[in-house]
Amino acid sequence: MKKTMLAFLVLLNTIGFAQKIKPLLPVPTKEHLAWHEKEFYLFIHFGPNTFTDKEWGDGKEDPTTFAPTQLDCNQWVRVAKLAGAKGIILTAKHHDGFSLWPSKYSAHTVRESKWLEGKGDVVRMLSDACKKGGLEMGVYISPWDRNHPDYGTPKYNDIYIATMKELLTGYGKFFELWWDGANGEGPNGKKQEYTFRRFEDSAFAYQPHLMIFSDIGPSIRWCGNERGIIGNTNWNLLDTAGFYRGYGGPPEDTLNQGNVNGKLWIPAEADVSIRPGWFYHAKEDNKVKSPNTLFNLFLKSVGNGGNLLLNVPPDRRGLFHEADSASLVSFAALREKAFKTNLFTGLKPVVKTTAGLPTLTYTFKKATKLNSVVLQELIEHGQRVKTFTIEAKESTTGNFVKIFDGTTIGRKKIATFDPITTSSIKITITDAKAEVLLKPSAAHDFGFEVKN
Ligand code: FUL
Repeated sequence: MKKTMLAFLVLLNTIGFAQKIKPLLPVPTKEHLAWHEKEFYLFIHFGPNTFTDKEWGDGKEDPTTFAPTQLDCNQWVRVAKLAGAKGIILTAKHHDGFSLWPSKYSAHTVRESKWLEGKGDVVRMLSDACKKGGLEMGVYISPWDRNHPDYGTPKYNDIYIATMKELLTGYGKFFELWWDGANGEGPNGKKQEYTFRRFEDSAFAYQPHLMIFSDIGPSIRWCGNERGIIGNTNWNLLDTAGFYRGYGGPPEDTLNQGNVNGKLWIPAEADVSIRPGWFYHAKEDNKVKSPNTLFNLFLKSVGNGGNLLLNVPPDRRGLFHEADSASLVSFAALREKAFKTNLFTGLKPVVKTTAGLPTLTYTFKKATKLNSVVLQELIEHGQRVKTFTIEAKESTTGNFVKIFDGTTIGRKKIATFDPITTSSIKITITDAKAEVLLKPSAAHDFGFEVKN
């Protein structure tokens, strides 16, 4: 950090300033910024696997296997909203190739099932329910297809594009397209050579504002694990040159933390299931993650500057199971309780700058108990902060003692520590790539224990 970068802006609310800010490249697009604000949305794995108790179908399942008895996408949306999720991403097609809509490019779809006498369309039902409920929707279209007869031949790439077109032009706007990295053999024993560049160009041509997820973007990256944990250090930046989707992807710790000097803005999304499996299995009804576990995952994903994509698999009725719904609703209540009161409200920090790096000191009107500080950078100008500390004033000595050692901030850092009662909190940025631009900070007393 050069001394010449003395100017920094904290609590920026003077729009006039904005013109003077020199962006630190790369910066997010406006679609990225809208996506970052979503923070938390649901994933839905549903299909023949729900009925065969499998995680990966082999594509040979009889389409009549798919037989939900009470499928109700309005219930999914209702629970998603109660959970505070901003959208739902559906496995329109998983690796078994079964399409949850009556695709004309496949003979292995809801049309060939007996559900609603072959006249049903889960994508349509969910899309209608999301529109009605005010949620956004996304689709998972597995490139790997263990059913399609043309899989493993160049023709399949055209079929995949036509399939995407059908979905991306037939159901209104989607906010996200999800590409998993799995690529195994198809029915003829051959693996497919995907023409991903064409896939990307086509998807953006059908929906220019789409965010495309895969190991390496182009819009959003995998966070390197399926446990829902994004790195404490999390750069929204990534270098993708020389890497491929699936096995040719960057090392998992790179995906988890990003690249400090990465050339592209490709933020991390944490995908994790509320149950051990992605699809519903009755034997996992007692293994649904608790509200506390979900809250901790929220801290480790959204609280580390990325987004949380939480999978909730409908059961054989076609409904979210009671255990999942109950946990989701209590998870929302924990978030509400934790973040309800901002203890910094009404306080103006004293800001000092040393060697171009700001220190913000908040002084409470009286000794105050807290266990969390939330920091945010103005990421539209680029991600800058490399390290920071949080200190609290000790009432006996009057000295500041360190309570948190942080690295990146990015879109949001929810720093948590053992509850402390103090009259003052000092936040010091100790290293940054350029002048530091912070949004107003917040402080909270969650009122319940957090496992770090
Ligand atoms: C992976 C798939 O192989 C899993 O079945 C699941 O869909 C997960 C979210 O992505 O790549």
